[in-house]
Amino acid sequence: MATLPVDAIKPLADKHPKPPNVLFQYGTAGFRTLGDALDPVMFRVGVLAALRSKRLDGKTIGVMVTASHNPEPDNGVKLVDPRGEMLEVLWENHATTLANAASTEDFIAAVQTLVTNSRIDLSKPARVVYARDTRPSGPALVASLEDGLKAMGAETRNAGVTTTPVLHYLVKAINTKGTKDSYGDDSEEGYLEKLSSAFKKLVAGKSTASPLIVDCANGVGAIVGKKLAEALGSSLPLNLQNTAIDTVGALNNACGADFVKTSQKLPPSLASVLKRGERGCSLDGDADRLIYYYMDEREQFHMLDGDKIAALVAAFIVDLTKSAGLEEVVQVGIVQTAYANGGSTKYLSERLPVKCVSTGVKHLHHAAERYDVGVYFEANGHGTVIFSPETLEKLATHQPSTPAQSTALNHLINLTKVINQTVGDALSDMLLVEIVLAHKSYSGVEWDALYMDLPNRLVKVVVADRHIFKTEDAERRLVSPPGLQARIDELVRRYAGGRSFVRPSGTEDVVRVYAEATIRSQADELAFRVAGLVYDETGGDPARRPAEFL
Ligand code: NG1
Ligand code: ZN
Repeated sequence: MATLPVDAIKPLADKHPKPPNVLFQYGTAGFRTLGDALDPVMFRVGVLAALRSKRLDGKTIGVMVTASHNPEPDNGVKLVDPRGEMLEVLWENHATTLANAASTEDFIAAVQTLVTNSRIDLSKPARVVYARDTRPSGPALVASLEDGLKAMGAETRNAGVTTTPVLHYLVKAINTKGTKDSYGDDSEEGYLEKLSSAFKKLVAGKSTASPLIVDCANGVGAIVGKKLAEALGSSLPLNLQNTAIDTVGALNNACGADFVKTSQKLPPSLASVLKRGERGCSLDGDADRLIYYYMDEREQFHMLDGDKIAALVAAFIVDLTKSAGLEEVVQVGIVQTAYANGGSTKYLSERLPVKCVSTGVKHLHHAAERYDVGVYFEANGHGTVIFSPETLEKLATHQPSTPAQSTALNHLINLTKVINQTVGDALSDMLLVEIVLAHKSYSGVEWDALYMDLPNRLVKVVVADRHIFKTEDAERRLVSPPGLQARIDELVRRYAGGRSFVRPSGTEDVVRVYAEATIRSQADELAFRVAGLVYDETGGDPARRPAEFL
C-alpha cells in the first residue's frame, strides 16, 4: 500500500503558508476571494485534485482558476469532476477542510484523514488538467497550484488561458477519449471544430446576423471568441468588442454579462456600436454566461436574459422533437431558480414541466438530468441543455419515416454537438440562439415578444453575518431570522404582482434581495423596502442605513 509522500508535500506546503484569521469556504463557485489571498488555497487545491483523481481510479480532474464576472482583483478556483461536471458536494467539504488547516502539519494530518476516510488508494495515478482566465493574478496562482500537483506526483496538463466551459469540455473529452462515448477531440481546436461544424450544418441555407456584436468583457472570451470567429467564417460573422485583455482594470468593468444583467443597461462602450435594429450579446469574464439585447427602431435598449434564452431554445427543441416524430418519447423540461422572471415562469409552465431549484449550477444541472432533454438557465445567463444518455441513444437509432422527419432528426443530432452539455457556455449558447433565430427568421423583437418580463430589481445588503439567513422551498422563503419572512409577506401583499425573496449569497459577503412587481417603480420600491427590513433585522447602525432603504 503506497503512503502519502509527506517528504515531498512538506517543503512545498511550507512555501504556501495559510495566514491566521482567514476562513476559506468552497461555495457555489468554488473558492473565490481577492486574488492576493488565494496562494495557500491553490496549493491545497492541487493536492486535493490529485487525491480526487486517485479516488476515481486515475480519471482526469479539472481545475479552473477564475473569478468569472467578479472584479479583476478577485480570483478563484474550482474543481471539475470527470464527466465535466461540478465537483461532488461531499468533496466541497473536504476542500474547505484542507484549505483551512492552520499549519503544514495540520494540513498533512487533514490529508491523511481524508485518505483514510475516503479509502483513497494512493498507488493509483493522479491526472489533472488545469486552465486560467486572463486575470493578472492568474500566473502566480497557477504556479502555486502546480506545486500542489507536483507534491502529489500528479500527471498534469496545462490547458493555458481559456474559458471555463472549454476546460469542462476538455475534462470530458479526455475521460471519454477512445470510447464509444467520445465527446470530441481533447483540445481547444477540437472544441471549436465540433461546435462550428455542427453550427454550419444547422444554418446551411439560412441567413444569420451580419455581423453579431459580441462584448467579450475584456476577458478570455476575446481570445476564444477570435478563434471561434475564424472557425465560423462567413456562417456567422462576429464583431468582437471589449477585447482589451491586457488593459489593467478593464476586465468586467462597465461591460460583460453581469454588468448588463444587473444594471439592465447597454455597456457604455457599445453605445456607438449597436445600431438600431441590431442585436448583440455580452459574455462574462470566463465566458460561461451570456446575455443578449437589441436596439429597437426607437433606439430603446431591450435585454434578453437567461430566461428568454431558455424560452427560445426550449420551444425550438420541442418543435424539432415533434417534427422528428419523437414527441411521445422525448420529453423536454425546464429548470429555473427563484431569480427567474415571473413572466418567464408563467409562460413556460403553461407549456412544459418547470422545476425551481436552489441557486448554483450543480442544482440546476442535477435537476435537468431528470428530463429526457433538460433546459436549464439562470436568469443571469448561465445555462445549457442536456440530453440524457437514453435520449442520445434514441436519436442515434430512430428511423424517420419521412424526409421532414429525417431533417428534424439531423437537426436534433447536430444540436447535441453545438451545445456544450457539460456546463453553461456563452459561446456555445450564442451559437444555439443564432441557430434558433435563423430557423424562425426572428429578430430580437419577435424573440422578446414570447412573453413580457415583469419589472424587477436585485439589490445587495451588506450585513454583519449573512450566515444567520436560512432558506427553504428552493430559497424562496426565509426560515431564519425568525419572523422576517412574515414581515416580507406582509409587504409583498401591498404590491400588484409583487414577489420578493431574500437569500445569503454563496459567492459574496452579502445578502441578496430580489423583487418584482407589475410596475417598474413598485418593483424598485419593494426591493428597497425588503432590503430595509433585512438591514434592520441585522442590527445595522441606523445612521448608516442606506438612503434608498428608507
Ligand atoms: P450567489 O452569489 O450565491 O447569488 C451568484 C449567482 C448565481 C451563480 C453563482 C456562481 C445571482 C443572483 N447569483 O451566486 O446564479 O451564477 O454566482 O457564479 O445571479
Ligand atoms: Zn462566469
